[in-house]
Amino acid sequence: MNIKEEIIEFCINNGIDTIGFSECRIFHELNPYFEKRKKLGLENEFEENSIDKRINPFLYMPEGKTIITIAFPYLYSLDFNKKTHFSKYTLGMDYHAVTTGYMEKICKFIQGMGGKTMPFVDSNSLPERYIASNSGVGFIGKNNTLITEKYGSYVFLGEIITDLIILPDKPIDQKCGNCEMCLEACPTNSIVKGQVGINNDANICLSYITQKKHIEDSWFEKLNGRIFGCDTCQRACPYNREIQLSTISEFIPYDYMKNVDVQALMNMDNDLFKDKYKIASCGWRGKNILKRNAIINALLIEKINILAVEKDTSPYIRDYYYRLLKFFNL
Ligand code: B12
Repeated sequence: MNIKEEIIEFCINNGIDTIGFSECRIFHELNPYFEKRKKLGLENEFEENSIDKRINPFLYMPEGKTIITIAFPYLYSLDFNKKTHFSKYTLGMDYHAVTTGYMEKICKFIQGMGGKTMPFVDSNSLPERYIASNSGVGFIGKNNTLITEKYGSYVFLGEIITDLIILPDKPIDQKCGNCEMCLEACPTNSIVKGQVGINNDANICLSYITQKKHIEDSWFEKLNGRIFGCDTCQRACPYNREIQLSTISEFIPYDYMKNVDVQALMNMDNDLFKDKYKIASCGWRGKNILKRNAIINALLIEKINILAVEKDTSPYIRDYYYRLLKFFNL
C-alpha cells in the first residue's frame, strides 16, 4: 500500500469516506477574482481581507507539498417541515470541535509516517471549497456550495497541509448545467447569474443576516422562521435529493435544536445558553443573536406574546423589542 492508500484506509476505518488530495500551491488564479469582489463590495465581514492569506497555503506551512481535503457529512434528516427552525448544520455538536477531533487523529497517523501536518477547519483563511474542488471531493455549485456525490452539499470541509508528496486527485467539473433552481429559490436573490462567486452577494444571504449583529427592520419578515443559518439554496438543489445521511454520531441533532421552543429561546439566560446552544454550531455568535431571531419569529411565525422581553436585561434585546413593535404596528 502507498502513503495515499494508507491514509484513505485509516480515514475509512475511522468513519470518514470522502477524502481527496491536491497539490499545495499558491492559488494565483483566484487573485483577480478576490480583487474584483473587493472592488464590487461583495466581501462579507466573515471573509479574510488579505488576499495573500486567502491564496497562499505556504504562509501556514512553508514546506507544504500536499493538501488533503476531508468532507464531514452532517445531515441526519431531509425533513424540512418545521416552521421555526435552525438550519441543518447547527443541529448537532459544534462542528469545529467534532472535526478537530477527527483531524487530530488523522494528523497523528500522518506524523507516524514521517509527515508534518497543519490541520484547519474554518480556522484559517484559505478557500476551503475551492481546495475541496481541486481535490476531487466534489464540485462548487451555482449556489456556491461544495457538492459531493454521496452526501450532496451537506458536508463540512476540513483540510490538512502536509509536507508529504502524494499523488493528487483530479478536480470534478461543475455539473449544474442549465439548472438554476437555487437561484430561483433564494428569497433575497443573493445568488445571481454569472461566473460562480463573482456575482454572489453574501451580504444579503439569509444565512449571514441571521448571524449579523445589527440588521435593518426590512430583514425582519425575511427571516421567515430561520433562527440561525439558511438552507434554502441547498434544499432546492437536485443533487441534494438522493443522498446518504451522516453516520457521524456527534452530529446527531439535539432534540431541542430539532424542535425549537421559541418561548424558551426568546427568554434565554446565560445558563440555558451555555447548557444547550453554545455547544451547537450556532453558539459562536453568542446568546443575543439567537434571542433576537427567536423574538422576530415569535411575532412573525409563532404569534407568541413577546411582552416578557420588554424587561430583558440587555439593551440590545430591548432595542429589537421596541423596533419590532413599531414595525408591526403593535
Ligand atoms: C464567510 C463564510 C460564509 C458567509 C459567506 C458565504 C459565501 N457565499 O461565501 C456566510 C455567513 C453567508 C456563509 C454561509 C454558509 N456557509 Co459558510 N463559510 C464562510 C467561510 C468562513 C469563508 C468563505 C468565503 O471566504 N467566501 C467568499 C467566497 C467568494 O469564497 P470561497 O468560499 O472561497 O468560494 C468561492 C471561490 O472558490 C470561487 N471559485 C470557485 N471556483 C472557481 C474557479 C475560478 C477560476 C475562480 C476565479 C473562482 C472560483 O467561487 C466560490 C464560491 O463563491 C468558509 C470557510 C472557509 N475558510 O472557506 C465557510 C464555509 C464556506 N461555509 C460553510 C457552510 C456549511 C455554510 C452554509 C451552508 C451554512 C448555512 N446552512 O447557513 C451557508 C451556505 C451559503 C452559501 N450558499 O454559500 C462550509 C461549506 C460547506 C460546503 N459544502 O460548501 C464552509 C467551507 C465551512 C466549513 N469548513 O465547512 N458562510
